Amino acid sequence: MRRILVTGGLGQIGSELVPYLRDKYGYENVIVADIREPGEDVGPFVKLDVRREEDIIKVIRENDIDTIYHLAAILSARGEQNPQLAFDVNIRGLYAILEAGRKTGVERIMVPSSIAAFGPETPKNNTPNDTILKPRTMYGISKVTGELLGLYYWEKYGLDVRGVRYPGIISWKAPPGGGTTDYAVEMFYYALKGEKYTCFLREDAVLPMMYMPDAIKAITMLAEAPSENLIHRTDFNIQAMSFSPRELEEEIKKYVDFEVEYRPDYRQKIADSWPRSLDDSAARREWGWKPDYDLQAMVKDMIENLRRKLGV
Ligand code: NAD
Ligand code: AKB
Repeated sequence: MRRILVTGGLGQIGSELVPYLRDKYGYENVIVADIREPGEDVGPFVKLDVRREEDIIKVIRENDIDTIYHLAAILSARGEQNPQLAFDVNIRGLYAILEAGRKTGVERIMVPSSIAAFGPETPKNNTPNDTILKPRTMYGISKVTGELLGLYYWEKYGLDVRGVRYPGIISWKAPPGGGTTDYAVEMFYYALKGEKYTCFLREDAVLPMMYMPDAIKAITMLAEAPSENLIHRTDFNIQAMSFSPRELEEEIKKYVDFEVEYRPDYRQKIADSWPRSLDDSAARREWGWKPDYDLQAMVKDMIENLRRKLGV
């Protein structure tokens, strides 16, 4: 049975990954760590700043941790408002996690990368897995660094670091944490509350996206994949759906009437530097990746769940 630490576990992905892991590995075997206090009872929890290697080592030893899902990060939009913080948390924090893992003999560390690892020179459509990585955001730079450091720790120390390049994740349980793709979640809330939404991206800004159940499926499938099947390790493209804000608006309008105005801000430049769709054949080949949700299925499920959650 695994003993798992989830850093940044109170965030958008952690809030849904933790219950999944607890169902699978046992409630007490999954410890949530975050720099902020939980607003409610989240089960076994430690307050932990991932920049503090000594504290991480203490938590690993006290809880007998063999697997870490390292989710603590500053996302793209917030990162461009405070690049120094993004460097500190995403690069120094990851280094502290890797060093703590190496020193304590942790077996596996899952580190999500992102479509932000790509840059303006990367081919935009059906972006290959192995291609030009020249991001221009601090967040993207931290993601490329993470992919390379993870590979280094695997090859040099046998510390089994793995990761997928997540696209924008859409979910209804916890809010997103300051990314360029957050508009897609916000649009649902405004639509269901009957309010006009002002979108910070252009109506035709197509980006790769994924529904949370597929995001959980991807990271846990990769975590359990036989090591000998993996040619890649820290940098798997995964594709589920691609759409523009206008296409999402039209799909939501099949369920509720609402109005969207498009007023792009600094986040449009970030979106312009990212791919529109990804070639995920390496993930399909090496560990059997296949998504369950397309745009239509995702919107239907989001509307149903949010209607229940918001009581509308
Ligand atoms: P989030 O912003 O929702 O959550 C991040 C969590 O990290 C927050 O709870 C925050 O309090 C915590 N945190 C911040 N600084 C910390 C520190 N110094 N020490 C400990 N905790 C700290 O992020 P998320 O969406 O859950 O993303 C998780 C991972 O997945 C990140 O690596 C992110 O880059 C990656 N990812 C997410 C998406 C997405 O659309 N959500 C897409 C691509 C990649
Ligand atoms: C962001 O927009 O920053 C994230 C991501 C794609 O990494 N959702």
